[in-house]
Amino acid sequence: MKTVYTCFCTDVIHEGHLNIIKEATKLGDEIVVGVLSDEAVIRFNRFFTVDFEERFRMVQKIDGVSKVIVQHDITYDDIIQNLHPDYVIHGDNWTSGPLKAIRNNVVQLLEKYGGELIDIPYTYNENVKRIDNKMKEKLAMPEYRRKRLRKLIDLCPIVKTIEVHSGLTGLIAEKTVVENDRGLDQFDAMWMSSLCDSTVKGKPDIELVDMTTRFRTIDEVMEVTTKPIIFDGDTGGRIEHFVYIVRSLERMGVSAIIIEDKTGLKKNSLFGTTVEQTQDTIEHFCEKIRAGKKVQLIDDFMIIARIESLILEKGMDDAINRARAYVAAGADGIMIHSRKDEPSEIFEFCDLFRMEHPATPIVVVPTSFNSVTEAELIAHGVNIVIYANQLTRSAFPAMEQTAKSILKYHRAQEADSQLMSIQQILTLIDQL
Ligand code: SPV
Ligand code: MG
Repeated sequence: MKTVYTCFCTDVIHEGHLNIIKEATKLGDEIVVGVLSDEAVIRFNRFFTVDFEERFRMVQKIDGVSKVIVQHDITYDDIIQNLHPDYVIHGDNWTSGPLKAIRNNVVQLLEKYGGELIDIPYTYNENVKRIDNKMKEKLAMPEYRRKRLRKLIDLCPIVKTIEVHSGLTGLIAEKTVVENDRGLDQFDAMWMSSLCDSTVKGKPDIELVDMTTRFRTIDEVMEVTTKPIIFDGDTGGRIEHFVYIVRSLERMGVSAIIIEDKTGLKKNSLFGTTVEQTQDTIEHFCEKIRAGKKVQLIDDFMIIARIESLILEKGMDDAINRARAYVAAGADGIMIHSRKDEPSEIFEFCDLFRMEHPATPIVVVPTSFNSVTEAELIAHGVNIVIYANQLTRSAFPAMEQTAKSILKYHRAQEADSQLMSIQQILTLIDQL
């Protein structure tokens, strides 16, 4: 009896999947299908719109399938070692691109005992394309996008979040994938940074860019992405205004707002004590949190309180006292910020906070203490890491260098080797 294995990562069974099963039955008698677990799906290429149990049932119903099992990882190591299939069958869409690494690994695993990989032509006709696009677009809908952040916090060791400030940076956050020793890596969520949304508009980060304009940026990003958005709400403004901001954001499908406990003219935290900055009182900031939580209509939406005590050199006790008060006021998470160039005070805060609050999400922004690794943050109980400004900071020097080169040589040829080709830019944006 020959065993054939294939793995499905889909919310909809279409003719492409049925074709794989048909081809599999030509190779063997026992057709085993793996269904990717939720944790594995989000590391693969997309989120899910259908629960794991439902995905599992869908596959069980397919004619010709002998057995359905869970595949816990996007790499096939465990499955192949335990099942020893005679054949693994897959669409040939994984012979190029980032999925190639997973395929190569499968080939090596099978070679060890004489198993064989069968790549069959990937079914990508109009109907499959339509189903695929529909699934993608569903993920962008507010009701699906909004709740994803809470799911990611549950499923990911750490939610990797990258700054966005435009459709283009949104596409980078959405589509950038790298291969690594465990398969693939990609960002999980997007940070709508006030610093970067202001900087790209040539404005200082002082709550000068008004909310309506910032909502326009969210809309721009949302039009071309599906990943959840964490909105940098600065101070949240006046309580009377903050409640309207919460309502607007949840309606748009934003997953969380982070508000910082400062008042008066807000300056960027990384100025620290070199400029005048006033921390809000615990009482007033708690009132703001409570007001936001009270008007919120959808439970999935999160209000995360950002503590500036370490930035303003008010000490660890102040930071912890504030964390305690903000959680009691209803904050769904705590962001602790620091401008030290090493992470020890962040670790200390996280360890102390975790003793009192084992499950409340912790968010950090390692801009100054950038040597810290995600593994270290996980070890100290951090749930969300935000890379808050690196895209903007990489784009500016690149653009400036090009501008200088054109000025220097009185033509564009010298700059060209550093540039994306015209062909690439013309085809960068998918057509509907
Ligand atoms: C932002 O990205 O706008 C932030 C993080 O608020 S920081 O700039 O470090 O204050
Ligand atoms: Mg900010």
